[in-house]
Formats: sequence, C-alpha cells, structure tokens
Amino acid sequence: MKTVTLLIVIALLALAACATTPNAPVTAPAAAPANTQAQTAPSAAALVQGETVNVRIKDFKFIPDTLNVKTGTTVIWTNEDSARHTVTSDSGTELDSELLALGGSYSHTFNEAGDFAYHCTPHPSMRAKVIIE
Ligand SMILES: [Cu+2]
Repeated sequence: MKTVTLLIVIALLALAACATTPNAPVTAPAAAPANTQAQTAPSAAALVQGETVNVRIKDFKFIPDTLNVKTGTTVIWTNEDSARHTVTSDSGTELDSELLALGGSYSHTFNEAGDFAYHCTPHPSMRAKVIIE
C-alpha cells in the first residue's frame, strides 16, 4: 500500500510540474499586453472627460472657431501652418501667446466662466472664441 501511495504522490507531483510549466509562459505574455492597455486607458479617458481640448490652427483658421467647454478645461492650440500665428485675446490678457511657428503650441487653462474672443495678431481676420460654461 505504501508503494501505491508513493506512486500516487509522485504522479501528482509530476502532474503539478507539467501543469505549471506550460501555464507560466502563457500567462506571462498575456499579462504584458494587459498592462499596456491599462496604461493607455487613463489618458484616453481623460480626453473623453474634456479636461484637455485641442484647437488646430490651419489654413489661417482656428478649428473649431467656436469652442464650448467647461470651467477648468485646458485648451491646446497647435499651429499646422508654415505661417506664424498667435492666440491673442481681443480684450484683456487671458490669451497671450508668442508667435507660434509650424508645430508650435500654446496652452491655457480656463478657470472662470465667460466668453473669450481671440484673434491672431499678424492676421486680424483670424478670429475665434472659447466659451467657458
Ligand atoms: Cu495668423
């Protein structure tokens, strides 16, 4: 009887060794992509929440030219033109960027509600506004 018990124990140990060995490589690669997804998910969620909104400057236009966002939103303007542009408040100093070269960007966080009309200093016909609710 002792021999049978020993054989069973050995067989179980062998099974356990076989069971864990193939499983280990399978779970390791599966965990890596899961971690990658977990890292990208929060940034995507932040964009959905509207905490950061992008405005493009392209073909001598602000796109969109009217932006409705909530208080606390950060707006990032990025110049896609080879011409230099600014983001400058029509009145007041809420928005006051440097001249933005191609690929340059300017960001501003709006902490108070209101309408913020702005323009481009070298091209006064470029007009747009941000409405903070
Ligand atoms: Cu301009």
